[in-house]
Amino acid sequence: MPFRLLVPFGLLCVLLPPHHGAPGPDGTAPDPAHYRERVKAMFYHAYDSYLENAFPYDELRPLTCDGHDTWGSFSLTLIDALDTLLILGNVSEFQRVVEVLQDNVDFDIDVNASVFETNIRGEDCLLRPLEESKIRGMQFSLQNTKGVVGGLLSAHLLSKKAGVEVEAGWPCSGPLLRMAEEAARKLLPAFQTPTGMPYGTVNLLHGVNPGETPVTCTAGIGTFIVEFATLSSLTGDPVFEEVARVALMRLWESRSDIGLVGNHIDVLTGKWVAQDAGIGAGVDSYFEYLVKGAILLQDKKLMAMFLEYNKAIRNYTRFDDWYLWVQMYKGTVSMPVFQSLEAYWPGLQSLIGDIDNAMRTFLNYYTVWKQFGGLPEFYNIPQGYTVEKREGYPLRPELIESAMYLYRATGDPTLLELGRDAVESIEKISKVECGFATIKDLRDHKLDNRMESFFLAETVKYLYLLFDPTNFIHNNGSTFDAVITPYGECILGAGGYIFNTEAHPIDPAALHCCRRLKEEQWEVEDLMREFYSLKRNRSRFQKKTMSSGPWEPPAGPETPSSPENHDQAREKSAKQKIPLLSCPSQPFTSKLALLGQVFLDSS
Ligand code: DMJ
Repeated sequence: MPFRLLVPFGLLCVLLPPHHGAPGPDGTAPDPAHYRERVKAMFYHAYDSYLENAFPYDELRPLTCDGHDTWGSFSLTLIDALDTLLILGNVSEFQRVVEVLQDNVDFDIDVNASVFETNIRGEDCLLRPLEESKIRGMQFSLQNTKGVVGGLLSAHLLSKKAGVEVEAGWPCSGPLLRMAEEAARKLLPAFQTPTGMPYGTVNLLHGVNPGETPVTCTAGIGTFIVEFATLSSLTGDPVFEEVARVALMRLWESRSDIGLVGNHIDVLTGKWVAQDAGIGAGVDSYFEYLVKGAILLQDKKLMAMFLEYNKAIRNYTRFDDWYLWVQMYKGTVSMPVFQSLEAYWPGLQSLIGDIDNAMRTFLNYYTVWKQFGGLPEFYNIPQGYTVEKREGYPLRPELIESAMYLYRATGDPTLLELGRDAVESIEKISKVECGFATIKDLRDHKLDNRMESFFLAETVKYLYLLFDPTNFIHNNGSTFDAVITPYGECILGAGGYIFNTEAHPIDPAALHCCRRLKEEQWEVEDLMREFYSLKRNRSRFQKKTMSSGPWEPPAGPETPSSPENHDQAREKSAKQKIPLLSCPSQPFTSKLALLGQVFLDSS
């Protein structure tokens, strides 16, 4: 179905001149060094204003220069901004904030999330039924896991790099890890449903409220595996990964005959309540976590599920490299709309190596950005214009996130141009004295009194990473840190970071630091044994040649040369539990992981 882009007459748009801002030295591409500084300045303008006017509230209100709690009163913006500080190179502030959080954040409270703000945030879950929107106070949305648990986990894993004095046992223990675990435990009661799919909200003190709506959006069910598997690996408690996997499986089993999932499901009955299938609001991070979970856990099953969905999505929802909304059972178009939240999709496609499709879709979305100087929440594709009541741009990161991934994959300067346009228009339209304000309407640039925490967690971070090719996050395995854990020596910081859906980077190698996977352990033990036997043989050989005696092959149980000997040694070492390894369960390939792609070392 081809679409014509109709650009309406009298459009109030921000069409930036081709080289608005500082060009590169050759006069063509934007200069990364210039834009790095601009992005840093943006960050500190917003961050300082949050600290000055809003902390300890969750968010800054940039028009009234004060703060408000939107998510449960645990200084969400500060938690969300923490790893951005390190990515920007501010080690001392990272250290200070870690102290502040330890002293101030408490999850053992009757959380009072405001009805109004919870409603607004509910926009991420499109088509949320009205009764679910009327969420009472004192509740904690499970969407918070992304920011709170993810932010704390990421900061925990980065804290040594940031010069924080870590406790003995790190990264398998530490104050930020304990906080993340405590927050995640508060969510577990939500998973106690007949289907294993969680409720959307839970009270931090009392668990799921009686009478809680059982209708949860798909993303609210399928966006746990990255944080929860990391938590399970670090703490040794499998419960987190288990509940996340069950929820993922139940969604998979609930797909329609044509392979699509809807938008909201009843977690008690397993019946779809909203049957719109698409890649955006209400579903988005489910697909994202299948791919990222697959990469993080090297899990072929998760990837296979995503690839099946990908086929159905292409067959039924893709038109001219746009993605529409369709009825999940019939595949008929229900909404010919592009949503700002969908702009993560090209980035996700790049993670599975589908660069050409990713670029084409990215360029479609970029035309919308150019048309308005931002992405409206909804964009009617056939009409080429905004949708009523969805004209705002709350400074979301998704298109910039895709540009960052695609630039890593292609080096195409068009992607830097999007970054340049984003810096220029965000500064021009949304910068106010006390931070950056949500754009209520991209047609007239009216502002809203809100700066969502994802602006510092995601938008600014992805912009900076787009312009900073040598950032430690982009490490390709050429450097790494060796740390001693209770389980032996372990490699961290080699790259291949997996960003959770709130842009908090998780070091995939960390998942192998705190538990021993028997098979991997044996493999490495075998290698070590072989290595030492070779070494010993070599020195014997050297001694023998020096004494000119005849060389004999080594023998004995400590030098396994046949598969049988390997097995015997394996059994023996399993019984004796000898800590032979420098890095017990670290697959070598993870040292070579780069932005989600794992390169096998063939040397
Ligand atoms: C973020 O809160 C998360 O990335 C979420 O999954 C969807 N998008 C918003 C920011 O737009």
